[in-house]
Amino acid sequence: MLEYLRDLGAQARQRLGQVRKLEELGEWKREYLGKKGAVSELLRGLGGLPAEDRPLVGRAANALRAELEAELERREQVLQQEFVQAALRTERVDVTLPGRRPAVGRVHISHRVLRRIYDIFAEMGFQVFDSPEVETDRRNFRSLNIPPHHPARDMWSTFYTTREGVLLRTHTSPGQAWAMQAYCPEPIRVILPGKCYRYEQVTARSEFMFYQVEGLAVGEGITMADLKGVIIAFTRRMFGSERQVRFRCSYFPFTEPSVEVDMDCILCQGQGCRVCKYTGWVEILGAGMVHPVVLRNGGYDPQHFGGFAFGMGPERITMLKYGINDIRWFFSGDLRFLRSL
Ligand code: 2NM
Repeated sequence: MLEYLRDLGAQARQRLGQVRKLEELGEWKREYLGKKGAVSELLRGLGGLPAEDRPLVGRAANALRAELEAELERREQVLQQEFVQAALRTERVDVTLPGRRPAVGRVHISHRVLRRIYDIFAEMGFQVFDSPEVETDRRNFRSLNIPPHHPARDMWSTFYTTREGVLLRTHTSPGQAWAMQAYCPEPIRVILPGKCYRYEQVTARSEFMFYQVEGLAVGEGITMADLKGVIIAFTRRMFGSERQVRFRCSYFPFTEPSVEVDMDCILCQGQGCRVCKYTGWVEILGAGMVHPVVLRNGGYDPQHFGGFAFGMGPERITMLKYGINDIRWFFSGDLRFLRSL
């Protein structure tokens, strides 16, 4: 019996030495030390031995159990160590490698130019005034002196909604009506930025959606000289202090007189190039003195109040500033373009 115990111990130790993985230890433990393991079987079988042999074999079996438990623990520690060492070897992190660069977004170029425009006009006392993109025919056209069937409606190809008299604004001008309603009878100095929509063929020079910034000043004693001073100051702050500015007669239904404003071409310094079509001048915005009918619609008495307004496209301003030749780049979502500015 004692011999059997010795053999069992030797076999168990040898098998333990062959266990290479922590997960396999459980199996070994079940086989030798478990409730149905070899040592337990042996202890259970003590009753069948002669009485005088029982103490001796019992002690030896318990001693074997204790030894095997101790050896299991040692083996477990060794395997644990090996596991950690192996993991340290194979899963080593090279902390000197450069980190992964996170993808950082940026503000769209139209908005960065808009912010620059806000800053320049803020210095001249103009506040930003927000207004809706979905408008009524009344505010988008009639309040601006453009009655139904007026030929000037041809200037704005319009997206109409399925609801009678409701449309996508074709310019930010209806915002002027909101501003006058909000401020009347106080004087006004606001700029109105936002998206506008036109039902048009998309080409290098026109999109169906684009931004506009309009400006409006209303007060007593405002003259065309104020308009010219503000526009010239803006142009030189935006494009350089040496810019030349010229005012050409034009027509808008909501201003009288109306002008279109050119500056000398920044690409060729007025010498003549493709951008300025060899004229030396590029158009940057439209402007005029607010029409008396528009003032009256806004609640102001044109006998006492005057005002000027202007409108420009930040995409066009950006194209001139950076020499971009196709407006479709702005909203096509091409990251090569957006990242290049
Ligand atoms: C432009 C050009 C000229 C303009 C005028 C007005 C209003 F409502 F005050 F009369 N809003 N916008 C205006 C004048 C806009 O954009 C090229």
